[in-house]
Amino acid sequence: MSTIQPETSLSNHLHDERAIPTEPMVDGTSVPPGEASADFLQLLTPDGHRTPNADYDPWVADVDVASLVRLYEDHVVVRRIDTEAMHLQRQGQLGLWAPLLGQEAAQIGSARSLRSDDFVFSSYRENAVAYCRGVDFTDLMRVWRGNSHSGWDPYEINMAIPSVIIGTQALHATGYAMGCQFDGGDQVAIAYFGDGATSQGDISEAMVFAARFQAPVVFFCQNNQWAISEPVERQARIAIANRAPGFGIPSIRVDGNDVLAVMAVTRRAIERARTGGGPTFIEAVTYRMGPHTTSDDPTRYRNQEELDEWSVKDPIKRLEAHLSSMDALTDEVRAEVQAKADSVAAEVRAGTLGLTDPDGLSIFDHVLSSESSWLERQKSQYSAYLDMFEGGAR
Ligand SMILES: Cc1ncc(C[n+]2csc(CCOP(=O)(O)OP(=O)(O)O)c2C)c(N)n1
Ligand SMILES: [Mg+2]
Repeated sequence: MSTIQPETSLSNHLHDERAIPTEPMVDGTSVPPGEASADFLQLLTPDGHRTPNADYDPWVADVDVASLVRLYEDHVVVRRIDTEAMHLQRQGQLGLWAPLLGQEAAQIGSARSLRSDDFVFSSYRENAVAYCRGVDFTDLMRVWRGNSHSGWDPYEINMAIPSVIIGTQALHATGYAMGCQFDGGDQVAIAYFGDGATSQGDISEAMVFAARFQAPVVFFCQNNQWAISEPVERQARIAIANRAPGFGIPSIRVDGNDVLAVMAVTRRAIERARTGGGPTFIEAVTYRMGPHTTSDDPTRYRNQEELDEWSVKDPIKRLEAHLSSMDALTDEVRAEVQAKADSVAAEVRAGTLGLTDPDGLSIFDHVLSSESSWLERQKSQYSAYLDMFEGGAR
């Protein structure tokens, strides 16, 4: 009987990975999963004060006042889009909306760290990431209005359509990253998911493969404290970032409401992946200020005190305080940013209201690459069903 020998390259990898220290901000197993004020990287305090950090300052050294104003504009615009979408849903124009309120910095700081040829795999809440990738929001609204199964051509903006099935996108990202690696390119994939998603097997499986192959992928977990009505304490007994080193993946916890800190850690993780250093797991500690979706009523499971506590850490207030401290938030800047936000929101509204219903039978298009008798049969049965409605239901 032959003995199975461990593959040499695999054991080398494992050896190497054990040698990779976990980033200094993740320390031991003592951090409670919901703890937001300790053991994470922060470069901007909630009152807008810039805290120096020798390790991470170089990663954002080029972010000057003009760049900060652009980041501020991103924040205000995506929050405005989010508000508009909530209103559109309440007015019966969208079937559902998953607000990102409170998570702007985590999404903008990370998305603005990517190259346009890097590839994004997201969940349903990454609307600010989609904005940064250049998604046409009418395309996004098409999905939430029930007009289409998917919103855009992923290859035009290098962002896959959102995954509603929790955690699957981490596998897609890892597979894509392995493909980049095999092709010899230097593109990086990033997977966005939530705290709750880390309880899914798909996330663990993705980390196993990413670590084994040292795939150029960044796992970006937004710990927004809740998975619908389940608090993060019920998902994990230790900080979520602390799970990754067990897979051989370095990880870091960052203040997810601090756009500068998010940018610093993401740039570093991207650079590591791009230069053959393998995956990184980022836990961005943030808070979902709104409901899970428009179908949810969070007052049934969380209290106002918690909301008040987090509203002090709001990412936009923080940037405003920081810009003001440098006299960079003039009335003119505010007015320009507001005007841009209002015009984007008006475009989103007009685009949404202008969407026309697709032909009911188009649901059968693209199911299979070739004709099939059973699909044709279903199509004709559905056609007969639609004909039963007066005025046509198509
Ligand atoms: C595989 C799977 N299981 C359950 C659900 C139902 N579901 C939708 S969102 C959600 C919670 C996800 O929480 P989290 O990962 O923290 O992301 P968040 O919504 O907070 O951004 C669940 C359980 C689903 N969509 N897919
Ligand atoms: Mg969550």
